[in-house]
Amino acid sequence: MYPCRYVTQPCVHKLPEPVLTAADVPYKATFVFNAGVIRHEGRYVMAFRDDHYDEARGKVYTERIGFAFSDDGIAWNVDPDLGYVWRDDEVQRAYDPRLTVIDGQVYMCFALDTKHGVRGGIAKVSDDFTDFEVLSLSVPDNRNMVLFPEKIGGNYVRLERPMPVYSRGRDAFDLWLSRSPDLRLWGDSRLVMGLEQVPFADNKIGPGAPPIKTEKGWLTTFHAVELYPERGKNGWEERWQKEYTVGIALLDLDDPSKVVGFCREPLMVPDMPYELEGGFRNNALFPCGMVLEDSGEVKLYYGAADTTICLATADVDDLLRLCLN
Ligand code: BMA
Repeated sequence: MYPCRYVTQPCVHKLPEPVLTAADVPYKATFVFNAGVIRHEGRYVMAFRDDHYDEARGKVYTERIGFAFSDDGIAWNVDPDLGYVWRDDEVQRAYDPRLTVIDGQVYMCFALDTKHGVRGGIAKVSDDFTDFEVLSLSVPDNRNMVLFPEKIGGNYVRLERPMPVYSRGRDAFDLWLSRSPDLRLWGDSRLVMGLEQVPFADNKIGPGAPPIKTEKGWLTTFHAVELYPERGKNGWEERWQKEYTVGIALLDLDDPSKVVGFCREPLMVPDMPYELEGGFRNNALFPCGMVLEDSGEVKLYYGAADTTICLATADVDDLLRLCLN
């Protein structure tokens, strides 16, 4: 076991157990994780990644993006008949969904592994979650698209994480933003945060859950990755040397490419037993869903150890304070 060298902020309360595991799924699943969550039409909706371990090949692959529903955001029912799968001659898998509602319409962002690179996709989703109209796919390599829940300055806006490998001599990936008049054509791209600005990341940072609007700005999570080359086996694979913690930042309301402030330490780190051992990739927290309740409670949904889906809560004012300190 590799305890994290940081601690979770005291204002964050993790539920004692994951809210969804493979055992809760009414179809074959080995790991369920990295879930986008929205509150929509009186219920909570979750889109999650469903991975399978293929014993014959000794390999893990993504089977589908599954869907679950809940009345309280805590107890979930997976719909056995719903699922988004994209696998063909060019595309290997769609994964890591994020959900956003804009003007009553549901959108799903996802990563797409293809024979010609990793692409970030955006799809318009029907209210019964059976129909997905793909509106845009980025050029490779890019992923972790998340949409803001409203137009800003007349444009749709997304956060994203391209993966430049040619120019920097090593993996060093940052947080970017692009705008679009119609969710199809994306441009006016800006760097939001460089890896070097984040004291608790040395490998990559990337968008987490779609941002939530507050009076002080757009509150948004991001994942922050450090490399620990001395680590060996830390999960199902022979080696797993990365650690994923969760950061929190506040972006300008009118121009979210500007960072108003961010917490210099992680918001959440792997510290629960099921985050540190027994998972596919231990020490990995991956936030994809954030819901602001009328009470001011923020629900933070995150994948733990690439194995389960967990929920933590915090008060929105405490999160803002962390960003503005
Ligand atoms: C990232 C993505 C996530 C995954 C994480 C940890 O690069 O692939 O889907 O949760 O690694 O393995």
